[in-house]
Amino acid sequence: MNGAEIVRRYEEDGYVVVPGVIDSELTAEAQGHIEWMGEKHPDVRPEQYHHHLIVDDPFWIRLCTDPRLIDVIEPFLGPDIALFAAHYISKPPRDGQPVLWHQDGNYWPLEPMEVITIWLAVDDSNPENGCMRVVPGSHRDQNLFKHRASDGENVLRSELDLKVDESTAADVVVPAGGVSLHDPYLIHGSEANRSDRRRCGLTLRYIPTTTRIKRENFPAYLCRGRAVEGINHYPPLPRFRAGEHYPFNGCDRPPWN
Ligand SMILES: O=C(O)CCC(=O)C(=O)O
Repeated sequence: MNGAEIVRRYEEDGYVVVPGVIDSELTAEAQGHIEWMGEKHPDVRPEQYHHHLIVDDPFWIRLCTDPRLIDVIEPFLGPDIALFAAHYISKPPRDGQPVLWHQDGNYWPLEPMEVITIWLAVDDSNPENGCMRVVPGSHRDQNLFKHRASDGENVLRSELDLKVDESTAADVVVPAGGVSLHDPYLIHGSEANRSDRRRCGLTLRYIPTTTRIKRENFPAYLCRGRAVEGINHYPPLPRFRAGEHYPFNGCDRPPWN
């Protein structure tokens, strides 16, 4: 699929799948990173490996700033691109938690709501192991609906306060190393993982550097082009320290991309 087709499908449906974006070596490193995170944070559920846990992690920065990922979103965001947030949602075999129906824009302090998500498949993701599900076209009116708290076993602990007609939903099947993109207004979620295989995705939120994160000193990363003075906070790149960080190909030769 060429860039124009990716944009056309995304605009029409609110999401699009692009297979084969990163190579198998980097995908294997990301899989190893998840194992390593599990050893480093044994008390954190692997669906909750959030921005704050990985923000100083050189491998994570190397992955999020990979030019093959940024090339996919440049036609949407233009040449000046920053990473606003990222979160590994790794659903372990048999008891991986669901993500209830929601719209991302409901959660984000962004002005304007100009942002795009890349969901990178660290593992093969399909209906058996709890792939993402979306309501195609639900982004079109750019309405953010009310959400409510939802206790219990689910990743976000909240959900859309609206009945979703599940017969209109589509499964987003993505092979490891591929990505799906989705719009901040799109209604989406995912089922529990009841299979014997892990389902890990890295969800990456990218903004043009003109979008303001309305949270003081929230760490953003410049991925391509230029920052805008006075908008957003860009801390220096973390340094790789053996023993403290996950080792990866080229870790001692920053910048990694
Ligand atoms: O990984 C999932 O199952 C859900 C991801 C999601 O809701 C998102 O990336 O916005």
